[in-house]
Amino acid sequence: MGLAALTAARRRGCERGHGYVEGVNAFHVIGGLFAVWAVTLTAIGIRREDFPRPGLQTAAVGTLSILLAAGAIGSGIVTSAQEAEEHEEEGDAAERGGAGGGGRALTLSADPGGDLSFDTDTLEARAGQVTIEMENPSSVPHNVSVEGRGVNEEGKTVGQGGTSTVTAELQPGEYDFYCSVAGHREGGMEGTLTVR
Ligand SMILES: [Cu+2]
Repeated sequence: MGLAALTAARRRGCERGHGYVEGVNAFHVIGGLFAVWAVTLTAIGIRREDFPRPGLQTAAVGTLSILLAAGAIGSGIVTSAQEAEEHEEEGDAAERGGAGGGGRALTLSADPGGDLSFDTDTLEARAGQVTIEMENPSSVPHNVSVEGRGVNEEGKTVGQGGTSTVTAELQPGEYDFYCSVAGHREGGMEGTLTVR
């Protein structure tokens, strides 16, 4: 199996799983080959005093050693880079999915044109302390509030350029987020917050 095939196999594994797969990669394979090569050379060197013979043999042994060492180091660097990238992607995904619960705030925005709507009607968070921050770019005053399962917390109503924030301790389940300014929720400023 070539390096490209190995990398492809590893990528497929990543797609199936969740970003990061512990296991065999190109670095392990080439590093292993390099180790075997070093041990073999040492064994031959110990038994045969004339090894390697000057000329072609020395050149071949030297070249192979350098190639394997370069391969091991190179694939090590590539592997680390790939893993760093994958970890970064995981971080981004967690952020996009809306963390909450983990200390980070969920963010949303009121419609900039003054419509009675948010820029999303679904939010997701992990159970625990969840904070929602809503920016209000419109000239209509709005707030963000959360209701459900015995919880009803209202954020401060803010004008243009302001940010309304609401924080609540939430158990897994479905909640409504909405604007509590009279008539706004009925006008469409609401959505579903799913807590897992
Ligand atoms: Cu509103």
